[in-house]
Amino acid sequence: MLTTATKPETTAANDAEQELTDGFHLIIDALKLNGLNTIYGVPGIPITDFGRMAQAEGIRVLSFRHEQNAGYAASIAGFLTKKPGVCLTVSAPGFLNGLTALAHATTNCFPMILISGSSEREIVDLQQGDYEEMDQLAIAKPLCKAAFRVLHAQDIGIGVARAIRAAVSGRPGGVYLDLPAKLFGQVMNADAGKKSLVKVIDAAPAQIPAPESVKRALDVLKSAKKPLIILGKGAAYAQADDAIRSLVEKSGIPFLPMSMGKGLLPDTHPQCAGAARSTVLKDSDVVMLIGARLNWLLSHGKGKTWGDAPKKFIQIDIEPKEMDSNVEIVAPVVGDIGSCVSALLQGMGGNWPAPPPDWIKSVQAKRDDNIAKMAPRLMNNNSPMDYHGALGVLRTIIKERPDAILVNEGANTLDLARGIIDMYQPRKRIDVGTWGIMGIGMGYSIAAAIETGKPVLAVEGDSAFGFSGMEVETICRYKLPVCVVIFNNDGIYRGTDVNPTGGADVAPTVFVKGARYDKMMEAFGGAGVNATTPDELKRAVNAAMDSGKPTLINAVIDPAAGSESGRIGNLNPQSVLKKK
Ligand SMILES: Cc1ncc(C[n+]2csc(CCOP(=O)(O)OP(=O)(O)O)c2C)c(N)n1
Ligand SMILES: [Mg+2]
Repeated sequence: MLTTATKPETTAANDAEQELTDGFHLIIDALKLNGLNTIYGVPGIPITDFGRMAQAEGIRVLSFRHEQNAGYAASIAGFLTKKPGVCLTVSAPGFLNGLTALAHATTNCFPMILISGSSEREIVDLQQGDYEEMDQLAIAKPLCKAAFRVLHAQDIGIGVARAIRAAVSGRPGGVYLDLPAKLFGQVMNADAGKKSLVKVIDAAPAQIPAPESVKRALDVLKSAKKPLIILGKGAAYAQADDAIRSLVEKSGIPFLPMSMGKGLLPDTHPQCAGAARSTVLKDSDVVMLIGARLNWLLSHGKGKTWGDAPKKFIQIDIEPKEMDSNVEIVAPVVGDIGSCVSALLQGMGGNWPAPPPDWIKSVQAKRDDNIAKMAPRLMNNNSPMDYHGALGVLRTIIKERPDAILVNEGANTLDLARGIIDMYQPRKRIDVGTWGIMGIGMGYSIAAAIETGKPVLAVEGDSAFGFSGMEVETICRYKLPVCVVIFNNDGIYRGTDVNPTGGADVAPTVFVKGARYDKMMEAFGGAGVNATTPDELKRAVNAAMDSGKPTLINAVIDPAAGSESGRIGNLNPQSVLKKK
């Protein structure tokens, strides 16, 4: 029987309260029972007291300056831990601010739960203009994997359990959990409350692939003359690192890591074809995709990128609908990555034939050639710096500190860093993901530091940084070992565009020239450094990584060094009139 919570005033009422619980506590207990011990959010009506109580009960409650950044933090916490990251927001505007991150989590297959307080159902549904009125559940639905609302305290346990299971089982994704203000204060008997909680057993059950699908895949792989393995971020998420490494090494097949799949095997591994990407995509005859989708990042598996020769695809993915999404998949293997890779390994037996040596040699030659061509550019000590000079330094630093987490966003800053900075361990590179989204930088950095305890190096375009820059205060407040390096080229792609009218406004891609982002960090007690040469940059990053002190380095980059949209300028629509 539910009642509205009232403050007991007499001793007798106090005794009675001992046996009562309420919505606030049931939500906290449900999260803790399921090992969800960290919340990323922004306080306000109706969840301020909930945050306070959660902290009092031992949950780590991290307050951000904007919900979108808290949401990105929760999403990457999900990727790094295989448990749903939790983001907590207020109604309507806070909810909407968190929604981009929820959609991002869903698109990238990161498990996340956006918990949002909401206004009174009765008023919202009659559209009578409540404080922060919005039908949040309806708005969240198309942007996430599942959306639930809890109206009664006795359903909190089930609601949280459903949210967890929906987020992590099958293909992971974002889940929305709507908690109306009234729910928090609802009171129920403490014993009954305890019994209503649900500890989710085996939240992401193994999904074993069909034996015939495994055999079919191995038959196709064995027939290949020029095989290739592509490792996506799904492979990194699976935490089946040893099995994946064994599969790749036992097969002897060249592998190509997608951006967040880098480090599953070191980029310096003899089989890594990262530096021969265009060659292997074009020339391969059989391609095995492990947790990688044939979306735009792989040119949909067709067209110029993939060459003219016929291509056969083997795809390992937990989502059956992924198969044949862009091109025919001749050997679909549906299941969780760990189970699929183990089954393939077992099926390969003890004497799996190595791929034809001609293929291996030609891939290695191309790779070595490209690496040799790049090497001198990475060693230049120009001032102002170009991307290669600055990234050459960061490349060495990650080589020396392979357990640091690299966060990366921007256009040139992203595309060039991805190619230049080798990764050595799984799940150490986190970036803009499927959408190429700007704004993940500080949220990711904070969650990476919190969830892993490792030092974080955030390599940020000056534009990219701007989307989440205020969170440097959050980094300083929680004293996190985050070193932010801003590639400051005075703008988006380049700082050299001019306004064709000659008017006073600068061009749309240009920012304040010579801005000193390092001063922002100093405002909150962190360390700020202005670096104008690769040597200065190297010293500053090493000092930051050694001290673990929040640091922001303004790395001055030649405004003319970048190219339009980094490496994806071809995606810009063209005006015929421009060519006149
Ligand atoms: C949310 C979002 N808004 C806008 C964009 C478009 N966009 C792509 S890259 C970029 C910024 C590139 O500039 P910068 O971060 O300074 O990198 P640079 O190329 O200058 O090194 C923008 C705004 C985006 N990808 N995501
Ligand atoms: Mg820039």
